[in-house]
Amino acid sequence: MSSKPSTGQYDLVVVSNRLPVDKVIADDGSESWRGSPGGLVTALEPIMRASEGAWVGWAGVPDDRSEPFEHDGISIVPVALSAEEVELYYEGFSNDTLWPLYHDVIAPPTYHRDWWDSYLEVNQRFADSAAANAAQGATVWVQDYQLQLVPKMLREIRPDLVIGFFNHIPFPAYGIFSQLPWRTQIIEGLLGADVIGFQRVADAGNFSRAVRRLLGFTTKGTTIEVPIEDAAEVDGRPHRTRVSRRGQQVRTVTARAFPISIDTESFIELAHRPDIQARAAEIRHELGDPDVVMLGVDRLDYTKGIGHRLKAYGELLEDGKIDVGHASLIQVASPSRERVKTYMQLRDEIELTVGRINGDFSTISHSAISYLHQGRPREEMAALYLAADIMLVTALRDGMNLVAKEYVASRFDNDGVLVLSEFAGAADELKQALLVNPHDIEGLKEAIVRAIAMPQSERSRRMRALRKRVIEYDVARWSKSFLDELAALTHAQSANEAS
Ligand code: GDG
Repeated sequence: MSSKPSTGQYDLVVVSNRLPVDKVIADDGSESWRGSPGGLVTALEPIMRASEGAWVGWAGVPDDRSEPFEHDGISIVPVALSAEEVELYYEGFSNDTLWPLYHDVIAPPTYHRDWWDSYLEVNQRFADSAAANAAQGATVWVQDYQLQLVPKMLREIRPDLVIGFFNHIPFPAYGIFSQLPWRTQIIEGLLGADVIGFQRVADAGNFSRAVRRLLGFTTKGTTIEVPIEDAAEVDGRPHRTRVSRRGQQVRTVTARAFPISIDTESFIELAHRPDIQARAAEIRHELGDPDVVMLGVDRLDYTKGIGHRLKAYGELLEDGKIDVGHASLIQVASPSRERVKTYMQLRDEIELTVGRINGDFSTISHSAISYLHQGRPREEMAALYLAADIMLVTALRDGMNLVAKEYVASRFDNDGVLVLSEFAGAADELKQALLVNPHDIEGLKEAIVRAIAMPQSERSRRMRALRKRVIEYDVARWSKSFLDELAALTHAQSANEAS
């Protein structure tokens, strides 16, 4: 009798905490599914359709027991989470332990053993579902920090699979990461993958260092040698194993940067639409036609440096370097993680600051800050990008920051100035932005003043160079480069099996 686990039918399985669809429950109790068009979905949709793909994830509603179904040509496999698991695994361990820890402890992480227990249990459930749905030798691509244990769990059940993992947020330096009571389990969990992708070269370096410090494995450049203890593993996956210089049978894992991007073309198309251009003009008009419109667009999150931005802006008003008739700031702060205490406190702080600045500097006809604590449609985002002379991205730590790339993509007129934090992953690529250290309030103020005064020729030169990068490296290229790296393993595996 064979003890082999049963396999599923899909050649490509994407696993992420949230599905690319939302379950919508109407007031009358009727249920429907609505696509949530994020960058990841846009990037993977064509590949998923072409390759018999399935997407495993949570529908965003506690205790939902929906059966697998098809949506727009993609097979959707819901994973159920109880209300308690949403609280412990998602709001707790993912968003109140890992999120602050991985963003350099900007807010203090909370460590609770029952949150960890729930993280373990939920990761196992995701791994089981992926294992049940993946075909023999399939590729499974696991997304993000909520699911770091899935690669190892999956490999234990299905050693035939080719497993990728991509971390959308930073990976911290060892001095910070080592705080985590479960640091070794997390590293071991990730090392279950064949390819581990990060946003920045520095993130991949931090990970490799943690591997050396915690497990003592050899790392060479982007390759990590993971000793193989179980011979069955070699039988199941003959590829990518070799004998190390110490005479040990090892499996090689790649850990390197794959900087994510956006669906550039879709933003260019939106920005070209006459109705969106008209809306951009209307936004400026509604603000009282100021000479300079500045914009911030962020989830309301303490990593985004919204408070630092407001401080710099408020001081510029106070110093008389700008005045409300001349300049205006729009801040979109879309609601996020509203049940987590740190986020409730952040909202209070930001809204107090906005209220103070507006109270001190607004006039009846002109507001210093137009503050929107609400999600806006994508069309409105594009109009805002077109309306803004200066885009302020002042994150204290950010994996990539897609807003910076969206602004650049939208500016087909080669105008506008991007002020960008060097602590956002995007700073590695968008070097012609005005790069700032948001902790340095004087430096931030100087960058804003410089952006306001920047001659048109310089704005255009910088924006052209920024656009070249974002047009060349879009999200399709990102997903292709990651999947190509995994595909090379699949081929190596088939070649091995054939010989
Ligand atoms: C994580 C990492 C990494 C925001 N408000 C509205 C809205 N948005 C859209 C933006 C953008 C996306 O949400 C936010 O992406 P970011 O990259 O800026 O930030 P996170 O949400 O923190 O994303 C980050 C990313 O994953 C991808 O790997 O870059 O570093 O933290 O697309 O436009 N969209 C609409 N209305 C809003 O009110 N329609």
